[in-house]
Amino acid sequence: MGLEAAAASPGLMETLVFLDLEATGLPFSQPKVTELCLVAIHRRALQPAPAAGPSPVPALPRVADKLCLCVAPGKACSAAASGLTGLSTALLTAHGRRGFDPGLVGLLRAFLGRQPAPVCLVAHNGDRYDFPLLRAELGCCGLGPDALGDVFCADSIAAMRALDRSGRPREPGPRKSYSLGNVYTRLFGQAPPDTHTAEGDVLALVSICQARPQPLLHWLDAHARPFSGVRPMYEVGNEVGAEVGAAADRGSPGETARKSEGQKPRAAAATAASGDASPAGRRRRGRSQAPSTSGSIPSTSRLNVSHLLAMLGPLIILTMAVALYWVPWSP
Ligand code: DCM
Ligand code: MG
Repeated sequence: MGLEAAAASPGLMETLVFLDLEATGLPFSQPKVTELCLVAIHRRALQPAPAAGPSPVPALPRVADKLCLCVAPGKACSAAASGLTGLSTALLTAHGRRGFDPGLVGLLRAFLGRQPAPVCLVAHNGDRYDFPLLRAELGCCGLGPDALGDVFCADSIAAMRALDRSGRPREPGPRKSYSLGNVYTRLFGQAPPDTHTAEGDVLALVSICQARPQPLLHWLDAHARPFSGVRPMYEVGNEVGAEVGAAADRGSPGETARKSEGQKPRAAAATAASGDASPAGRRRRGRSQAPSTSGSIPSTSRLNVSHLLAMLGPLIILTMAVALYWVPWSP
């Protein structure tokens, strides 16, 4: 542990709340949550636990609080997300699921408030996905950074990488994958039983964290940061493609392609492509493109006007040259 980390350390995390969110897509699509699961475990319970029977996978601590909910997202699920999670907007709506609303935030607060503090949310890839998305959803409810109270958060991918590296030279060869499934398979010699459901992913995460409890707790104590400091994945009012209802489910070819290429999604690019008309969207575009005075000229018309100007330019210059030539000779 570096001196800097030690100085900033918030102290021992009493409760670890393992968290996973399923949603309508990747960050560039400004996703909405479709399912969430939180499993709260006291740090004392994260001890080397005997494997369950012949399985190499440790048993889930007997004392664990769980909160799992399906959520109507209020916008289309990408085909890729639906394929992975088995959830669609139509299915969630047909089953009468409610949206991510202040009532749900109240449940989260109550759940977290029951746990001995300090509480640390732990999510795999949490820094890039679950934490910013949770902050965005809280923002959509009109709530600020402290909506969940004084909780901390830490990304288990960063933890796993750090634990692998500590005291060991970097292994030669291709970079190791730290996806949940790959870490689980490396540790236990088998794939997680249930992936891309919020509960399945959380239980797999608890298992991999049980494999090296002491170094993990040590790392979390040193690196947990306030959840209130997490930047939302997107701001309220800038959601891309908000469509409520069962008919909204559809595939996004761009999203599927990016997924298979393993590219990092970029929210701003998607916002520009969607023709975001919100004030923030206009501010972003304004850096590279002058705003339209009427505000309603479609981009194709703007293109035609500029083509026309490009053609007229040389004509005007030619006219001026001819006029200048003739003026001295005119009576
Ligand atoms: N997701 C996606 N495409 C992928 C991977 C994930 O759209 N290739 C979205 C949908 C999932 C969410 O991310 O619900 C969370 O991923 P995970 O199931 O890995 O927690
Ligand atoms: Mg998941």
